Amino acid sequence: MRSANHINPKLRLVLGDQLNGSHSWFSTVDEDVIYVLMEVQSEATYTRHHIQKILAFFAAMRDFANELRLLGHQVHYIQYDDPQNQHSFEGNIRFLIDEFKVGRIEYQYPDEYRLDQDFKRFSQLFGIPVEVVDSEHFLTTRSEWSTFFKGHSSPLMERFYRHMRVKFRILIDSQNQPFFGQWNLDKDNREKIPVNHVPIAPLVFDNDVSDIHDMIVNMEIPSIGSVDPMRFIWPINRTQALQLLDFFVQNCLPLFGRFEDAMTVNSWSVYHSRLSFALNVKLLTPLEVVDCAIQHWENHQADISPNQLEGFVRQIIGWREYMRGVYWSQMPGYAKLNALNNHRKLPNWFWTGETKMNCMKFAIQQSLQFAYAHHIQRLMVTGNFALLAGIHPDEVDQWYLGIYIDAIEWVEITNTRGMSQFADGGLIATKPYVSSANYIDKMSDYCSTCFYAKSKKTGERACPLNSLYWDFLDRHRNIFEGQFRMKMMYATLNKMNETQRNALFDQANWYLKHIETL
Ligand code: FAD
Ligand code: DLZ
Repeated sequence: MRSANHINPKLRLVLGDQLNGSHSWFSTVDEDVIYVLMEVQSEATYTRHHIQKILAFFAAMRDFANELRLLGHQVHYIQYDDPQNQHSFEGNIRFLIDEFKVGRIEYQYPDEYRLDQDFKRFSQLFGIPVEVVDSEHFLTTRSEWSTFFKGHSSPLMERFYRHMRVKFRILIDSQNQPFFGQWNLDKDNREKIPVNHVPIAPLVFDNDVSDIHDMIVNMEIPSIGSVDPMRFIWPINRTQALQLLDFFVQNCLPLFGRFEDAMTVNSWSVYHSRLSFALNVKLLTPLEVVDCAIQHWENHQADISPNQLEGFVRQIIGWREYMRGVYWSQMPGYAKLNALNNHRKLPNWFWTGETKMNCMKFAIQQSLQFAYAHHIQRLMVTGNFALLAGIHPDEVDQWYLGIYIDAIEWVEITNTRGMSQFADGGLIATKPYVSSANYIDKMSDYCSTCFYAKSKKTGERACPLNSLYWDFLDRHRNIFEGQFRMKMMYATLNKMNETQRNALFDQANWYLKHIETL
């Protein structure tokens, strides 16, 4: 490496989720700069990751390093099995400072609080100048959310989303009014998949990552889930990420909104984009994804109704940026919140999918098989069960953080602890996302082939979600009964006679006691 002969080169750290080739760092080739990427134990084991998640990160990092080399940049890549690997960012940087006589360190703001705190110690630890720069990916700064909501006791995603639409002139007319006469067309996005409609087969890649897989096995990195390493399905470079984006706008966007909340045994991704990994590691920018969808819609307006497009745009410029804002305004306390005081252990079948509840079986088994479940499966199937059963949010968090290809703490914890588990006491969700079998049956075809009877509340084979749902409402009366959006549910519960209510609570307690056998 040439810089070894230069005096005091600059070391620029690129994290596994900072694979942003259009970052201004890379606009010129500087022979005094060494880019360093490292596969380290501290990252590979901070939770038990899905094998596909580890593979995707390592494969994408290696590919990115090669791309940089091809552009003429100097890159030092530390593989997991490198005998000199110190297996932490700090340890490896210390080693490289000695090795290359590094005179300065630069890094991009990490997306995770844990690393942000660690990296702040660099200049003190290493005694050389340290500079931190923006990752040039997000549409908002870390503090924009807090500034926007200053003085408001209850922030609302919808207000933030409108602000983003106007700020970035997305689907906005010259009077700052929304296209289509409305900001949010979500009411049109609640359709079930019709009988005989099979969603399009997802575009999957055929990446051979068997060398990395062998290394992971040899190095005994703990993992969950399964993989075919000869045919690795996730995009691991920008070319593939762009192919997936193109596939989405061509094939899925026309039905994205309509079936956004639908679930079926016939498809693991329905019409969802599966772009979250590519976005979260910054192979794609949020604006280019949104622009691409809008441009495609402009050229195919006869085939794509506005609700398909608006729903997609909202997820990316609304929810994604909103969650990031919540994360940076609320950490580190957010990671400890447990507003409902839940303490139960996650049942073991969350790690195997071996349960008789069809909805849970499908959602968990496909997560183990593909490291992916779409939003409504995460929220209204696995999340719903965990909340109804009163599982400790730490347990729920660890599961979501490990199992999904796109799970990085800033977006995982806000969705899990906040939106799904109500552990933040309602900062993100205006009501708890809980449901009985009713909702699952309304939005899916899971119930018709289930061991449990969707319409039975008590007795043999009664769907556990039914009694758990009413038991949840009763257990948390003090928090939810007075809430406007919960009024109808409590009115129904209160109308039941005592015998009916007790039968439900007995059934729920029996299920909770035998949770491992569900
Ligand atoms: P699509 O449905 O095609 O949506 C398009 C894009 O919008 C996504 O790629 C994503 O970037 C963004 N998006 C959609 N919903 C959200 C949301 N609620 N928050 C932030 N961005 C959103 N998303 C993650 O990226 N990482 C996670 O670790 C994660 N954990 C979650 C845990 C729970 C309990 C829940 C309920 C949701 C979680 N989400 C997470 C949000 C969402 O479920 C995923 O972004 C989405 O399922 C990814 O699949 P997709 O790319 O096909 O999304
Ligand atoms: C998720 C992950 C994994 C499994 N491994 C690495 C790694 O070895 N090296 C690395 O730089 N990044 C990895 N990542 C992504 C990091 O965890 C991510 O960069 C931080 O959580 C910051 O968001």
